[in-house]
Amino acid sequence: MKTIDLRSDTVTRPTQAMRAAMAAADVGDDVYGEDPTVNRLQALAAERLGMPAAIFVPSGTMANQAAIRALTRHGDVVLGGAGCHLLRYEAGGAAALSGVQVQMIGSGGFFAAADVVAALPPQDDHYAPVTTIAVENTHNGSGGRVFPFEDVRAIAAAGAERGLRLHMDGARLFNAVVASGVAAARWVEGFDSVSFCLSKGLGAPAGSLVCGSHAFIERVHRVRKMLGGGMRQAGILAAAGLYALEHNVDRLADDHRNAARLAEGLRALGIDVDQPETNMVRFRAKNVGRLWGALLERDVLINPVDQHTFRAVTHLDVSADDIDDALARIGEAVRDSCS
Ligand code: TLP
Repeated sequence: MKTIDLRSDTVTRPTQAMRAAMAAADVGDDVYGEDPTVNRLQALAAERLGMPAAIFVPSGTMANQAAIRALTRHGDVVLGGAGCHLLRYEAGGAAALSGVQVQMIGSGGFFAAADVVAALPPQDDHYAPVTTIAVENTHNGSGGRVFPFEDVRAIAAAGAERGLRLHMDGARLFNAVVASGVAAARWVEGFDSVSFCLSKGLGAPAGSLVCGSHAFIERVHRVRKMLGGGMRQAGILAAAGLYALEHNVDRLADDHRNAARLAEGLRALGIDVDQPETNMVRFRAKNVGRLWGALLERDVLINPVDQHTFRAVTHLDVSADDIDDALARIGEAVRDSCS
């Protein structure tokens, strides 16, 4: 039986065409800035986001953490949405590496400009200074929902007016682009820093980018070195990233369609499921542990995210037929685990 892996879009494996691009990559020592393929990837990323510069880093976690470190000073407060990845899933890095407090605002991962304004402390030394806002788009913890565009615009305006710095954790920014039809450069207008991942729905084996001004990217370059993220002949990986940006953005629509197909099928099985906006499907189970076991027995990999909820993620290595196959197996697993 074929294993159907819906744990995350991080599980994709490079295709033959991507591997061929990697094998053919021109390389040099990127710590000296001499890897032509890394340089091409950084230029393309900056261009796609309409930002002056970009830097290639090994992971989305390093992208966020290096950006936060370069944007803040110890003791600062970073405002973020509930359950944001940079607080919840990055091993405490924001506190440990940057010495910042992350304060959650809004609800369900989203917030409005008014929430930012309400969170600003009076000018008084009792309070830690709020200096930075972090927007996660799409928002993982809420099931891949797209941050409402008008809110992003209003948050950027409110932040700029008050001299706050803006970071976007755009690990899945291109899912938001494809789902909304709004270009990446429009999404990130007014942001000082944007991270996005090549190794999720875009299908590269590793790598993320941080984008921003030249001065900011110089600071991130130093932090990347400090964190041990300076890679040498990284063009092998950057070639996969270039391939991903050139070939795998528009096809994210297939993943979104497959997520909708999965949600519809789950609903038909009587499962309580959220309507997906992108490539994640959250659904609830009466007994998560038993259903999880029954799914594993049928080679369907889906991880629970809490005691009641599973998250299934569609991606490049999962076809519409795989979704139908998974649904048949999930139906059996549900019957089995409820009996
Ligand atoms: N998310 C992973 C896990 O860490 C939860 C996943 O399977 O979804 N920002 C966001 C919004 C992310 O979802 C992730 C990864 C990252 C940053 C970190 O990227 P990596 O895994 O490359 O460090």
